[in-house]
Amino acid sequence: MNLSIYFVTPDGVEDALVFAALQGGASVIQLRDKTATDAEMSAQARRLLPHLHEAGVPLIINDRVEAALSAKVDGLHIGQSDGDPTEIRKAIGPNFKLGLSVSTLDQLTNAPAGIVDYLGVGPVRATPTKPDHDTPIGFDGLRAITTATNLPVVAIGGISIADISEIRSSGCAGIAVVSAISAADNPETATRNLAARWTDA
Ligand code: TZP
Ligand code: MG
Repeated sequence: MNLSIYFVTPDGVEDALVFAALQGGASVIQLRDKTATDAEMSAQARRLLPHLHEAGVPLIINDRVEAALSAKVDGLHIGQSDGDPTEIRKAIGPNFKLGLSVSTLDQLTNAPAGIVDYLGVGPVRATPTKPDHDTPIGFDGLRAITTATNLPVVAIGGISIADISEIRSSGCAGIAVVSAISAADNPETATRNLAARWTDA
């Protein structure tokens, strides 16, 4: 899975924003919506899926196992309080991608081996996008976790285009962003610029 430009959607995302990110070269889309029902999320996922697959881009759903299974998306992303990764792996089966959020080395140590496919590590910086986020870990924290794992890592939390070369050099497989794309004047161009910078870094 190409994790380089991993777009995490804001609450209430419209399909058009996902298509803009896709056009701009996002390599993964994660539907994350704390306000939508499972039924709404799986309906949106079903609408988006053929377009994403045509572009070869996987669709991941945040948190909602049932919605992810019913829409037959490509994967699920879970946080530390979303349940036991081993049990969730049993529920989703071997072919779904499974991502886990990790903010500390302890959480990394406690992550069961051979269960998850990648880690979301952060928040690197404080961000208004996730009001209940954990203590920011900074680039030192990011590097410590990335160095300690063989799993691919995407950095998340307050990431902008200016951070890409530092994030790449810390061994990450990609950046996960909400507002760097969703709050841009032109989300498609913003995504294209992120992708170009990643390639150049
Ligand atoms: N998890 C940790 S920080 C975050 C999530 C979902 C939000 C990232 O949003 P932004 O706008 O890219 O800082
Ligand atoms: Mg969660």
